[in-house]
This record gives sequence, structure tokens and C-alpha cells, in this order.
Amino acid sequence: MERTLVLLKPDAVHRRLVGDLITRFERKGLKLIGLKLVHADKALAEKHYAVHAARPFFKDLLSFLTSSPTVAIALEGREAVTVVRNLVGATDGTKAPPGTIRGDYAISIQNNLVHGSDSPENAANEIALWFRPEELVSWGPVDGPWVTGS
Ligand code: IDP
Ligand code: MG
Repeated sequence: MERTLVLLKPDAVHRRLVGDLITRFERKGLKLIGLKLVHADKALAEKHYAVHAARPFFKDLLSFLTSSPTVAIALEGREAVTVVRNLVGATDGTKAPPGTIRGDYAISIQNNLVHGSDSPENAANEIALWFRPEELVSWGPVDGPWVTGS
């Protein structure tokens, strides 16, 4: 089963959308294996968005991510990386289609509520960045075979 990292960024917490957004991932059939509230410091934010270090929006992005708490979520499921990216939608909220999280709730580029890993390799690195190994929980949902079809 594939794993991915989701962050409900500070705008999601301020806008009290945390429950609503977690519900979307749960209803899809993804399994929660890690969940916590984190006020990211600069070092964590820099590492998480290191790939964007040269971009003009980097400084503002760090200020945003370190401004207040983020909900860090590790999810597991079939094709979890792609499934989450499809549920989240395009980066710019004005371009994300209705039905996606950003399409339904975001109109900003920066304040687009959610982060989802973009590859299984990056997911593994990002999960290790936000969670200690003992914070990840292995378990089997009672409806597992009904959700996965096997
Ligand atoms: P993604 O979150 O859809 O994968 P990325 O291109 O990886 O998008 O960018 C990471 C984050 O940086 C975005 O989610 C958004 O918060 C912010 N961002 C991306 N592009 C811009 C921009 O042009 N202006 C301001 N913020 C941006
Ligand atoms: Mg990205």
C-alpha cells in the first residue's frame, strides 16, 4: 500500500476546515496512519519546501507555513499519492475544478489549504520530516476488504 503526506496548512486551521477536509480523505477510503497538529519552525518549513527555494514566492511561503499550526497527516491506500493529488486539485484555487478541495474552497494561489506529496519517493521523505517513526500507526480497518475490493 502506498503512503502520502497531507498537510492542512495554516489557512485550513484558521478557517476551521480541518474536520471537513479530513472527512474528504476518509470518505475516499484512505487510511489515517499519522495525525498531529504542528506549529512548524523555519527549519522544518525550509526543508519541506526546499525544492522551491529559488522561487520568488519562497519567503512568503515560509512565513505562511510558520505563521500558526498545520495539521500533518500520513495516509495509506492504493495509489495514495495520485488519489490525494486528484482530490486536492490544481495549485491555483481559481483553476482547480469544482469537486476538488481547492476548487471548492480556495481562490488563492498561496493559501490553497492543502499540501499533498507529488511522488512516492517525496512522500517517504516528507513523512519522515513531519513524523517520528513511532508516531506512525499500523492498523487494519474493519471495512478494509469492502473498501479495497480484495
Ligand atoms: P502544489 O502544492 O500544488 O504541489 P507547488 O508548485 O509544489 O504546488 O507549490 C507549493 C506551494 O507553494 C503551493 O501549494 C502554494 O502554497 C505555493 N505557491 C506555488 N506557486 C505559487 C505562486 O506563484 N505564488 C505564491 N505561492 C505559490
Ligand atoms: Mg508541490
